[in-house]
Amino acid sequence: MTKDTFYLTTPLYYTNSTPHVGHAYSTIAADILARYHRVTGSGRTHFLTGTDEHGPKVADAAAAAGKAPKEFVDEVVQRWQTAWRELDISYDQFIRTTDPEHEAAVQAIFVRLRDQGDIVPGTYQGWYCRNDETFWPETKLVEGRCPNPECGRPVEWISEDAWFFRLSRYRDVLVDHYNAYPDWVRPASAYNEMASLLRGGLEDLCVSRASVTWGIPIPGESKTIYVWFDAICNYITAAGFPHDMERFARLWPADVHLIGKEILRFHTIIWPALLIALDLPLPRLVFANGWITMEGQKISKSLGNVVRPADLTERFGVDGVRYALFAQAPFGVDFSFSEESLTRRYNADLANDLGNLVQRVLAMLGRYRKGVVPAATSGDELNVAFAGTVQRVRAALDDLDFRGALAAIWERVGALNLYVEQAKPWAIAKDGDDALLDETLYNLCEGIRWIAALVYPFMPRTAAAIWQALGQTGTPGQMWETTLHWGGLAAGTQTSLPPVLFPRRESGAGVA
Ligand code: ME8
Repeated sequence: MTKDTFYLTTPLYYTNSTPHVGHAYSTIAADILARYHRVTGSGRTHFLTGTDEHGPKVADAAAAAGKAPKEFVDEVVQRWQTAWRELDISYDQFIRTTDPEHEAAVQAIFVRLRDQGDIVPGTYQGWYCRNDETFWPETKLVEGRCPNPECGRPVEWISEDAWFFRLSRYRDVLVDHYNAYPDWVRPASAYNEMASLLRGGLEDLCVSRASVTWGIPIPGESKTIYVWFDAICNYITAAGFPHDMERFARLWPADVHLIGKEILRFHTIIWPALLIALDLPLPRLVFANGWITMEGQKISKSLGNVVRPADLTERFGVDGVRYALFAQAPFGVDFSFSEESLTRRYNADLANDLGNLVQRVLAMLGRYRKGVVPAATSGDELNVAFAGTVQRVRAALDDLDFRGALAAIWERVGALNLYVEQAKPWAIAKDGDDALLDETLYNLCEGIRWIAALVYPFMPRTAAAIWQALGQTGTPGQMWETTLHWGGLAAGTQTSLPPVLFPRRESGAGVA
């Protein structure tokens, strides 16, 4: 078996809390990419997400809720799955780090690395932040506290017999990889930051915990495996390593790990070193999305400024949120979230531009042709323009440029609105030029069919509503190769008026 699947992943989210808009942002990005690859890819697509359920942070949250850790995570995980269902996240696999198969695989990986001398015994002494699950060198502490500006909590002194992954061994081979593949970490700012961290040298990494009981046990010992070692291995354990190597060969290496930029070091230094130690190929791309901020601060549970996805979808609909998050800023840079900007974008691009276009076109077809699609046209310039748009959308999405893809589609939406204004179907109807009216109406209907297919990865519900209104069978999530041919909308098809896709919203009802 060889790799035949586009494999993409999100971080595994901590089950000490429930999803906020920042988590939704990374997960929707993965969903857009997964849907895009399903409609354009030559092979299969596998979209993995899940939850990171071990470690002291989760154990503390369970204790605070008066529950045993497993009982607690079993409940919390449902909130993650519900949130993803409500946002139309089409994951193929949801891994929990408490899945017995994952636990056994992590133990096997640990033992293998220990047996081959990549994990060695030592003593660990250091300042540990429970919240960040990170050891900090004394020089980094800020007035004796955790230096992460989001945290700042007191650190604990820990001294214990421990196991170390010999990360320092892999510095040179990692430097070679960074030099050979300058695009393997994106955006470039993330690559530069990690490359300079590497140049500074690497220390071995403590991968066991004597004091933590809520974790995967190290076989034959009372210690547990460091939660980051456990969690990061999910990308291969979920793919079948080491228990189903046939499946693994079809998936690995991952095509994209989507992450937030605060966990770059784990994904672009520690993770590739572990993979090299396991003699496995490295992921093709690690892409760090920027942070959604509010009043200059990252939206995060620790800072207590979270916005829940449901707060937004109630007002803007699922597709309104999916659109607005990606139309606003280039992927990979921070952007600030505000209800005003979301409302403005929703009203302008969705209620006015797309929503009105679809309503107008189908209403005119209803009025002048009883909703029945006239004979297909050759499309001419429209056909050429749309074909060009498809190229641009594909190039943008292949490059994870979500905003660029939307901009290309919206140029076409704008052009169709202009076409309505200039062609004036109502005036043609008045003049009684039936042939010209047929042609104009066909072009518009076929145009919105293309738009439906193109927006599908971003807005699956909207695409489906347009698809249905156009009397199409199946879903708009079909291969673009088959659906995107001018003239695909068959003459004689009965259409209907869809419900209002994007009711206008006033600013100020306050979600943020
Ligand atoms: O770090 N803006 O889990 P986590 C954009 N369990 N993205 C954001 C964001 C924001 N304000 N806030 C969170 C963990 N994210 C570990 C990962 S992976 C093997 C283990 C997104 O629950 C972003 O993708 O803290 C970030 O990396 C992730 O949520 C952190 O989720």
